[in-house]
Amino acid sequence: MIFRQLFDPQSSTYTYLVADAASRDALLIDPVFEQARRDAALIEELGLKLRFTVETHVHADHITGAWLHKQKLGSRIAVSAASGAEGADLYLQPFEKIPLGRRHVEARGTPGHTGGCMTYVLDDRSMAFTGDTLFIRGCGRTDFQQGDAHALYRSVRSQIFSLPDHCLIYPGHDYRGLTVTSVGEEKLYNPRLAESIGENDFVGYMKHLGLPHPKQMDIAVPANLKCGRPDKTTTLDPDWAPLTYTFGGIWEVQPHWLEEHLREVQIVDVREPDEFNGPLGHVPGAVLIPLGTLSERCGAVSKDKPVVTVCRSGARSAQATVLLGKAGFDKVANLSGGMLRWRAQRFAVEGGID
Ligand SMILES: N[C@@H](CCC(=O)N[C@@H](CS)C(=O)NCC(=O)O)C(=O)O
Ligand SMILES: [Fe+2]
Repeated sequence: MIFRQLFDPQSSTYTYLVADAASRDALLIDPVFEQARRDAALIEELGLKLRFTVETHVHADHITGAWLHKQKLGSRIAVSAASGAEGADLYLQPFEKIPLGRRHVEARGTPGHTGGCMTYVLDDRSMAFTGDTLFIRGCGRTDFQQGDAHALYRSVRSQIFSLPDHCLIYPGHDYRGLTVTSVGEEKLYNPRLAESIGENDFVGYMKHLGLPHPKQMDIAVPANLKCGRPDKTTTLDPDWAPLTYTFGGIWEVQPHWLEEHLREVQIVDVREPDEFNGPLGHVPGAVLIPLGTLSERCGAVSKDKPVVTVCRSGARSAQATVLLGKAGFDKVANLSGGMLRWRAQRFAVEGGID
């Protein structure tokens, strides 16, 4: 299996990428709208095919990236039939299996945090994705979206604590930075739901949580009931060049594109002067602004023309794109592979030696 735990710091949401290494088929559990680009880059870089996005429930605190991934990667949207969401491709019933190459993930109905919550269990019962039904030493609130503390208690007992003690639990959120727990651990130490705690004690605990509603609730719930499809569809990706977005968060342009469009962009070389004038040479028309001086000298770069940053290998120039982005430049990309790749592909240089 290939497995990655991804985090959205805005809503403290975990997104899980689970893939079958043999077939490269992948699922993304609880993707976040604002992180769709990052997640798509990772999926691409790992050479995976996103078959499904899978929701643990209709979220109240963030918008799902399900619809965006469907547009970008052709994935199908899976939600619980009890969620009430429209626009999905697969409406899951309890115990339904979601295929993952030769493996699968089983959906279990775990209502309580919301009426349509589901927990997803890997076929060998080594991992369970519990959404907001069970957190690390906690659980999701039960005071909105058909929340029901009695139902949550019973869901945890019958559908999660019935898994093997060694089964790892991956929650939908953690607000303290913890990442994973296990069934055995939660049965012993969950302060609300440990095996020693009775149903009425739990219900009493949940009645008095007194939490304010999530800040995004009025926007998130209606959007998630449409699987994250925006009312107005706008293009989120830059269109001035066929850019690629890396998992590291950098927009990149390939050397062959730059070679054909040299006059349409400003090329900012962020190496030191001795490198700029050294044996590798520089891209024709490039302006030298060493990375260390870029913050104070970025006034010399026009905001009206796209900027391509260049260095030796593409590392310093990647940092330069971030710096320029912060300075208000919105059309910036890094030359992928820097001067080394530019030279390896035999594109023209000014200066330098063969
Ligand atoms: N402050 C957060 C609150 C998020 C929240 O209420 N999260 C729900 C899950 S969607 C929950 O169950 N939280 C439990 C808790 O905070 O103890 C926000 O505004 O988004
Ligand atoms: Fe939630």
